[in-house]
Amino acid sequence: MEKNFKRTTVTAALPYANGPVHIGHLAGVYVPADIYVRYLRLKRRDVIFIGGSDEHGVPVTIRAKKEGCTPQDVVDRYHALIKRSFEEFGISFDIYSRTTSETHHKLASDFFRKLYDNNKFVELESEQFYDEQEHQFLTDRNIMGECPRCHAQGAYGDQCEKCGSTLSPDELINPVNKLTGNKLVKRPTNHWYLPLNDYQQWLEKWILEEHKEWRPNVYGQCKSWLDNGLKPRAVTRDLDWGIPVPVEGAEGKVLYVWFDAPIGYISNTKELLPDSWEKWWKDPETRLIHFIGKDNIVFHCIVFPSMLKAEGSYILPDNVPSNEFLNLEGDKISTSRNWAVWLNEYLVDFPGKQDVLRYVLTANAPETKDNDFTWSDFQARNNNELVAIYGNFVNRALQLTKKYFDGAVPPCGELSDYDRQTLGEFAEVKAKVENLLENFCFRDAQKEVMNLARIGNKYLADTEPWKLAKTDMARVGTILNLSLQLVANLSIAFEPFLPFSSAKLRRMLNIQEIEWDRLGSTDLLAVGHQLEAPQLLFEKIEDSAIDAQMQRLADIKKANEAANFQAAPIKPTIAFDDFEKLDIRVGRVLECEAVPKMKKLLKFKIDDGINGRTIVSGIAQHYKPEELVGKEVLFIANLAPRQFKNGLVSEGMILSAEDFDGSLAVTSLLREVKPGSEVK
Ligand code: B3M
Ligand code: ZN
Repeated sequence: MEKNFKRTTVTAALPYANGPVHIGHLAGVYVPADIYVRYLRLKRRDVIFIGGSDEHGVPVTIRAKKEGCTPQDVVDRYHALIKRSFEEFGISFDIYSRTTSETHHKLASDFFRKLYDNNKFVELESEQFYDEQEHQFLTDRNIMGECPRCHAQGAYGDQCEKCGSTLSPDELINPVNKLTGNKLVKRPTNHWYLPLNDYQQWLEKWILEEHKEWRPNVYGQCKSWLDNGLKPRAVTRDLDWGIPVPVEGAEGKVLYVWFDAPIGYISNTKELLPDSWEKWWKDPETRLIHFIGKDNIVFHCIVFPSMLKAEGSYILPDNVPSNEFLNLEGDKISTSRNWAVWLNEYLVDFPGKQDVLRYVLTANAPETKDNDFTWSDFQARNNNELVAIYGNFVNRALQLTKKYFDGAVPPCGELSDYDRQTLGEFAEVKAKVENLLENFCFRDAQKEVMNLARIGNKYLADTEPWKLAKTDMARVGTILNLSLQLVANLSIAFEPFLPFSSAKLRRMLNIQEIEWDRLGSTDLLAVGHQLEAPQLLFEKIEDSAIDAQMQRLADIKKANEAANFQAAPIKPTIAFDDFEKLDIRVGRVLECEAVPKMKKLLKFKIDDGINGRTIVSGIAQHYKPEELVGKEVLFIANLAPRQFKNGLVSEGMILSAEDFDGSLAVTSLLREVKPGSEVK
């Protein structure tokens, strides 16, 4: 719960600028961080929200080599794309900068130098893989070879993507430079290490005793790292892309990307507030919160805090809300397999529907375990919740006010018991939502807010003001006044979650300022206040839009399978005589029909140039009978006849090829040939 903090610094993990961002990023880090910050702002708390691109590291250099451009070109392109995606989805950073900025290079460099000068590092020599032709040490990701576990080719120095094993480059069989294919040798090199083992005891106390409130996934991962015992960790690399190590004689070395990236949070704050940044990072009355994904836990909970502790003048994170992963239609999201919903593409297919995605991602947020995004759930949540509950309530309240009161807020008369009960239920929710938000339970918080809309929707359905309009206009006024107050409340309560819809709703309600603490009040709209013309807050999503997305994913799956296809090993050699024993002929299909009760079979009448014959073939799942009539096919003419259970006899076998996905293609000839011709 809230301690006595004066202000809050909120950071969201800096995404690598080597590709666009997808729904996994949004669900895991940026939407929850944005909800939290918007909530604090509505509470009139002092908060800054810091983001930016992580532009160093090996993946950027790999991408640049592949595309034949410079690393700077790569990060320029993706930084701009990512920044725009975040803006489009309403991720309300106070600054979104980048780690190639001058401010950052200087701050990260000074940070390293201070630790160096104060003897906080140990310098160690180790043997690393070296490419003698390229005059270059290679990082784990740039080394490729045979996997020692599953023996797949193309395993990386840190991981085999085929069997998922975590590897070290030393374990690879025949390691080579991934980009050039050159063989590698071992060479000694010097690096600076942060001796994490020196911080072990301090970390144990700070995390395991003083931060028991951290999410179980975060606390558990920290505990397991600590239980295994921490070791010194290299904070420099032999690489030509990054921040040069500010030490004489360290030419060709840069800061490890995980050393400089978290310092980026500080640099970006400094860029935003050149004169007052320090109070956001050094004043113990500032609360620091890092929003991250689960693969970043060790860096934010163990490595970065140790760096801050070593430096000595900074505060430490008070909480590190980390999410698990979001899957897509049951499969792990993967950039290399293009298995993702990219934010820029989503907006092309669903223009203006940022809030729908925000809503669905929060409703399914992987807060406690990995979760799945499916398009059918996306459609159902939009149609059954946003449209049918929230949108419907708002629309009815506004339309009825327009119809009966020319769009002016009617006076509220005496309240019935049911009115009071409804208001009571409504008021209770505020404390619940606050408590959930303060504890980073965004999914449950949004559920509670949707319950508010449900209460309103039910209130209108139960009181049926449209039936009272002929007899009791005063009562209709009361019902609509209360309904409109509830609608105005929803524009506040939904603001952190669905900022675009809240803004639209405020325009319809003709109100500007909102404040969290007014939530629960019944005087948000004054009697006589004029509303704007109502519009629909959400629209139904049709099946066709969902089908198109599913088709896109099916196409990607197919393309991936084709890319992964490996031809089967060749069978043992046979003698020419053996081949000659086979009598392969050309046949023309005269008739072709399905076989009753045998789903896989098609029955063919074949013109074989002699007496004709019947062949039964298991290709019914790949061809419709009419597709094959009149076609010439190849068949084995001297195969022993085979009898099926239902008495059918097949006199031969039609040849077809099996594609990567198991589908069959019947063989055919490049020109017409007389039936009965031999194939040699
Ligand atoms: N760029 C890793 C990631 O995008 C890394 C985060 C840095 S946060 C300081 O998952
Ligand atoms: Zn493997």
